[in-house]
Amino acid sequence: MTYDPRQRDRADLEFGFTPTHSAMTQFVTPDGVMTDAGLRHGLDIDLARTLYRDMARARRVDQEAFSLQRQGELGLWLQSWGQEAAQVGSIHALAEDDYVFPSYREHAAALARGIEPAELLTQWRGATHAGWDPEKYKFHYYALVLGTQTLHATGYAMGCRLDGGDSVVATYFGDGAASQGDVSEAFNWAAARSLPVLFICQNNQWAISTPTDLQYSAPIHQRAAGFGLRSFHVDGNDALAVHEVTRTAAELVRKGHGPALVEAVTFRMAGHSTSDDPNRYRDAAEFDAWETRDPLRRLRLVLEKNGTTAQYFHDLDAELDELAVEVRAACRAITAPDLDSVFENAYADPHPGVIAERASRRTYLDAMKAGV
Ligand SMILES: Cc1ncc(C[n+]2csc(CCOP(=O)(O)OP(=O)(O)O)c2C)c(N)n1
Repeated sequence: MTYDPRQRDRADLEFGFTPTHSAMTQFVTPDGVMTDAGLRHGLDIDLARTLYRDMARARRVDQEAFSLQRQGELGLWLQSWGQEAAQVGSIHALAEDDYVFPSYREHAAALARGIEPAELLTQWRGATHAGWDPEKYKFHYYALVLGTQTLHATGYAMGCRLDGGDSVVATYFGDGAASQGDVSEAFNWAAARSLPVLFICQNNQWAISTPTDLQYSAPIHQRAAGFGLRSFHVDGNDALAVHEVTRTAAELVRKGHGPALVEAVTFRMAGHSTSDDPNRYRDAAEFDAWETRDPLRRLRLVLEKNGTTAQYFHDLDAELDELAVEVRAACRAITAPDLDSVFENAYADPHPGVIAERASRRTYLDAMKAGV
C-alpha cells in the first residue's frame, strides 16, 4: 500500500490528534506555471538561468558517462538523471565555503561546485578512489557506505564549532540511507549539540529495488521533529523552490539555531546503477508520471515565458555538444596512477614505517629489473 499523508491526517482528526503532515513547497508547477508561493517569492531570472545551465550541463555529463560505461570506458556509473534540481538548487543555496559531504550520486552538485568532469569520472574508471581534492572544492569524496557521510558531517561540524566562524556543513543522503542507524545517530547528535549541519535528503522514491512505501510509514521530514531538528519539505524537481528552501534552512543553521533537514522529493529516472535494470521491479507508468515533472523542462518553460530567447537555448546546446566531446576525450585520457603514489597520502607528515615500505618496494622493483 502506498503511503498517503492525507489518509494519516484524516485518521489523526478522527482520533483527535493534530495532523502533522506538512505541505510541500513548490514555486513552479510541472507545467511551468508559477504557484502563489512562487509569485510571492518572485523570479530572479539570472539565478533561474544559472540553475538551468548547471542542470543542463549535469544531464549531459551524466548521459555521456552512461554511454562511456556501455562502451567499456567506465567500470560503473550511477546516474543523476532526474535529480538535477534537487542537487543544483541546493548547492547554489550554500556559501562557497560551506563544506559538503555527498553520498555517491551527487554529480550535478559536484559539477556545480566546479569539479571537472574528468575528476568526477576518475573513480568510476577505477583509476583512484576519488579524483578531486576535497579541500579545493569544499566537497568531500563520495561515500559508498550508506549514511556514513552524515556522521562524518556531524563530526566535521563539531570541529567547525571549535574553530569558530559561521560555516554550514551540508550532507546529502537518500531515502534508503535514511533507514540506516547512522543517519538517526547523526540527527540525534547534531541536534543534541546544536551543530551547524544541514541534512539534505533526496527522496528519489527507490533504494535500488525497494520502494519508499516499504521503507517507512511516515515521511522522512516528519522524523526531524522527534530529534529536535527543524525540517523542510520541498518539491525536489523544482529548482527555484529547492534553492529558496535550502537558502532559508542554511541561514537558520548558520545563525546558530541548530541543524535542519530538507527533504527534496524527486525521482531516480535511471536504474540504480549501470548494473541494474529497473524494468524488473518498477512500472513504466511510474517513470512516465515522473517524466512529466522533469526538472529541466519545468525551468525551461519558466525561462521561455520570461524573455529567454530561442537563441539562448541554441547557444547552450552548442556549448553542451562541446562539453560532451571534452568529457569523452578527458575520460579516455584518465590513466592509472603510478603505484608508488599509494605511499604519498597515508599520513599528513612523513612516517618512518611508510618510508621504509616505499624504499623496500623500490629495492624489490630494481632487483626485478636487474633480473636478480
Ligand atoms: C551500509 C550499506 N548497506 C547497503 C549498501 C548497498 N546499497 C548501495 S546503494 C543502496 C540503496 C540506497 O538508496 P538511497 O539511499 O535511496 O539512495 P539512491 O541510490 O536511491 O540515490 C544500497 C542498499 C551500502 N552501500 N551500504
